Amino acid sequence: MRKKITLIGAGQIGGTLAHLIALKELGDVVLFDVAAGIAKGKALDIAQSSPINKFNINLLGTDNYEDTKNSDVIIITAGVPRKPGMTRDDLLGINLKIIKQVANGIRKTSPNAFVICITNPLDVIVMALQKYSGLPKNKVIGMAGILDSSRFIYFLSQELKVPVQKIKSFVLGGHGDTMVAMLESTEIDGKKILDLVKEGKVKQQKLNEIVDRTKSGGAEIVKLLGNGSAFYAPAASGVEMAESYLKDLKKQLPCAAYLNGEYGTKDLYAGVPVIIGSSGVEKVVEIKLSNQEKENFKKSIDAVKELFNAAKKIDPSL
Ligand code: TXD
Repeated sequence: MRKKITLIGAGQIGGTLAHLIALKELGDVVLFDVAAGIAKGKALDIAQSSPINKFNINLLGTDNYEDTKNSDVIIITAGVPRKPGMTRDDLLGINLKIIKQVANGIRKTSPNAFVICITNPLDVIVMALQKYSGLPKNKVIGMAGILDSSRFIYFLSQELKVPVQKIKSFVLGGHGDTMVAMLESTEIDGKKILDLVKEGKVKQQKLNEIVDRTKSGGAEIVKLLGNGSAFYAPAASGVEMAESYLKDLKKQLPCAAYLNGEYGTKDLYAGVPVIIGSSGVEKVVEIKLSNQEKENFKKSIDAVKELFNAAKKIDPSL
């Protein structure tokens, strides 16, 4: 029996998610959007490529939650993206309303789904989604860290002229300007990057520039596109999480997960390394942080808390 994957939001990321899932044959796809025509048109277009790419899954476009019932995985991109000059936080008001609608739509129809939230501002929206939907905290997760880590690794590979496969690193904390690139645990071909700095093989200043470029990675693409935000790398990141769940791969991935005391944080979602398997978020992995990393991580947590307080001002029921 093929798995059922529902994509709430059939826009730039939603359509790309559907295409990637089809090519990987991860399961049948239901593309849901309030703009039903977009959902139906993209589902039909991707389906028409199946004889070429030889995938065998069903694709359905709809604006009816009944068509999404009993989904195994739900990936949510419903919401508005940034325009040039906007911050992710500027999207809070409108996307909070949208995520409440989505939570009401999925709560009854897919109570056992693994729900991956992508909509920005990510850390607060995924927290609101879990509270509005009442779904288990280990089955509601946010996608951001994989994207931020991928951008960081790509920039490092370009600078050091090393294949991306040879670079190990990740980014933690909130999905915003306070995200924490974990330089201390970054390895280039098995060697600590800070040792390469000591050996004069790479300049600290250059690393700092790469960390900054990663923090504004989203804004850089928003500015270049002029209309909309990144969608290929975000979609690839969402599929990485869905696949680890569907195939019980138990990958350790940086995601926005519910913290219940880990990293000294309680009752908050933030980007941390987690193990994703068939039970959802199976473990929050507590890695050793240097003093500087601890300080930066705390700043990031504080920024998420501040934005969540802003969300509670908009909707006191949170
Ligand atoms: O790393 C990350 N998490 C971010 C997330 C990376 C990139 C983009 N990020 C955010 O994802 C972005 O700021 C947006 O909040 C979402 C979706 O971005 P996308 O580029 O896919 O936006 P689109 O193309 O505007 O698609 C959004 C779709 C659009 O088709 C709307 O009609 C639909 O959402 N929409 C809804 N669907 C269902 N239900 C409701 N209520 C609804 N409202 C709008």
